[in-house]
Amino acid sequence: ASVAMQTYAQRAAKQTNPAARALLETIERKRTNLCVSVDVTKQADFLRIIDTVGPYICLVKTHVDVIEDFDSSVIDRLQELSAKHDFLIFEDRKFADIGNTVALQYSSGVYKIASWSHITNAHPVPGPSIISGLSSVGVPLGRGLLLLAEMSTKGSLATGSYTEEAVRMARANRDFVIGFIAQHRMDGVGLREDESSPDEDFLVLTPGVGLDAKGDAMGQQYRTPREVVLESGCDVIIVGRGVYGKDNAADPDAVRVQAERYRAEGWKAYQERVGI
Ligand code: 5FU
Repeated sequence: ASVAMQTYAQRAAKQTNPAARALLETIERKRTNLCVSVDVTKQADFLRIIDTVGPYICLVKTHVDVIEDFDSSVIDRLQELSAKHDFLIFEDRKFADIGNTVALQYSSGVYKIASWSHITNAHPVPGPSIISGLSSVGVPLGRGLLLLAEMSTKGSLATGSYTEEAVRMARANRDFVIGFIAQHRMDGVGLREDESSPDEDFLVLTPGVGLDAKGDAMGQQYRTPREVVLESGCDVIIVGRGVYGKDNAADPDAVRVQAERYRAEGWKAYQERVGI
């Protein structure tokens, strides 16, 4: 069966990258393909939202550089919540520089991302050297990398041959590149006429997911969990404001209700896709 028709458990068993395997196992164990993106600027709001949504997610997505009162205790608390609720951590850093620079940005500085984030991501724009730089830090730690093959925003330039080249770069670096940030499955994308379809399983994690809005005032575009998981074959739905709202201090009961709702929608679309 094509990868899109296999269960998360079947796919977990075949993964060799530790982060990819752990993510698929977590999805299966908790029966959730929901990743919540927590883009708030106060550490108290950040940690409270994560503690609230923790039971309903496989993964939390962070932009730690937006936290105004950041200090290293935020990471300690985040790791405690990851253990308490059984989810993985994805820092959405979107690296985009030369290999030497991204290796430093990934390992060092204020955030030391590689030391706590199971998964991070990079723009393919610099070419394969960005993967060499990041993998020199991430592979020894058992981390996984997603390449940004497509974006959710209006007018995105990541289309066509750019997307195809991103998939080729991933294929050449299977030890570290576990999949894509994209809007569709990427199976077989970018294969040349003389290349046969490889037996490959890239994870597709998809932002730009919302049930109540079509977009925001700054170019974001939303599709539903059903469109993303069932129609486009993506594996994980990434939801931010759809879960925690516009008010960062949102009432935990309201946040919980939305997390449960997106978890249920994402799982139902998956069950329908694989026929279980
Ligand atoms: F790569 C991408 C993309 O193509 N679209 C995105 O929206 C990343 N994102 C991130 O997902 C963005 O940086 C936000 O952190 C999150 C979406 O948040 P929202 O509140 O659900 O719109």
